[in-house]
Amino acid sequence: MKLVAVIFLFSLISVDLNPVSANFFPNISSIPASIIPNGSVWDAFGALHGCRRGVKSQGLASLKKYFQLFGYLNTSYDDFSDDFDEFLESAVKNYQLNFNLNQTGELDAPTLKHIVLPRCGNADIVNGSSTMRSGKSSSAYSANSTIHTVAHYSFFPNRPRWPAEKSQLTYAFAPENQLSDVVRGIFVKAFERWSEVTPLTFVETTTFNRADLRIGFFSGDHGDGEPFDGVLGTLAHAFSPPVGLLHFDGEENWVTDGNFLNGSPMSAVDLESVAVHEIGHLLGLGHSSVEDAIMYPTISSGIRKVELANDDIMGIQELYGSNPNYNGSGSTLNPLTPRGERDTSGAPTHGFALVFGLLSLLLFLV
Ligand code: TQI
Ligand code: ZN
Ligand code: ZN
Repeated sequence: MKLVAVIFLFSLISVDLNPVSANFFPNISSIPASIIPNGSVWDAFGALHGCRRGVKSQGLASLKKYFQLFGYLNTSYDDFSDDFDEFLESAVKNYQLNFNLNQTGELDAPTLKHIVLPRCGNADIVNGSSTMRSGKSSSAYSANSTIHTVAHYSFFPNRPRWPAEKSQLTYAFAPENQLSDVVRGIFVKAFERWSEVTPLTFVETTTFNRADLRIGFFSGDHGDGEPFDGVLGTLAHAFSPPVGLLHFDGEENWVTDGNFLNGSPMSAVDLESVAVHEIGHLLGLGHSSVEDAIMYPTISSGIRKVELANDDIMGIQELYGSNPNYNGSGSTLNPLTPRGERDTSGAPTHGFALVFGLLSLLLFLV
């Protein structure tokens, strides 16, 4: 059954791939100014600074749409006026809770700053419950430990992971992309961050169709029902185990030397940062509410963030256990104890059926 579905997916994907030669820039100063979008759409939200319950302000209607898209306003909510009502106030509070901001219920500067960051396209709240475990204690760690830890990482529904027999995963790049050694080297580094802390190892293979993890740069509609949207918006997407597809938007301005300067153009995206995040998804991690975590669902463009935080390490080790050679801080509590062993590796996970609501926020602002 699983196999049939996976084969179906393969055929679906191999039918009409639309390969592109991706835009790679060694560094941000080499990106031509003409392709950098202006920030005016985002400025509109800045005008909402200080808004709170009871006030009326132009732009609140689009903000309500944004909050509804990400699950903070009920799907039945339909007052898209510019009035700041009690529902918007509770949406703002829940958003602040999820992102570890002060729960003021007001559109203060830190909250607005968060809202305008590029973010993941999936809802944070589904059917009334947060997918981000903000502030919740990890029962796994608190049960038999005197040290109180708070975990903010998450998994996909049913906790899919790669089976224990498969600690070596192969990866391959779409041959039509003809990626340079520099780009391949970035993936080597990104995979290393995860293999350093787990028993997993990653090896490149040239037989694309048989690799566990299949990586490619594509633009627009590329055959998996999740078209890319051009510069910014969605940067990349990955499918949970055991699907193993990792796609990057070939139209982004990917920066490959990680050498970001202050005031870098809005549209420069650090390839390694996004790769480390997406590999987390490939391995079974969902998003985290810890701002330092690689799996936190926003990243500022022009920012480089490639180091796993403790939260990422705790999350991935809960799925796979620790690397026997790793003695860093992430594994202090229960090193070598893989959790979720009884879990879903044999069961159908519907990983590829996950709906990626990858709408660009921009759609809602224009
Ligand atoms: N792509 C989304 C992301 O990787 C795609 C996505 C949404 C997704 N929900 C998912 C993928 C659940 C797997 C599982 O989050 S993105 C960021 C971040 C994106 C976003 O292009 O929006 C990064 C890609 F976190 F910064 F917003 C990389 Cl680092
Ligand atoms: Zn895709
Ligand atoms: Zn993500």
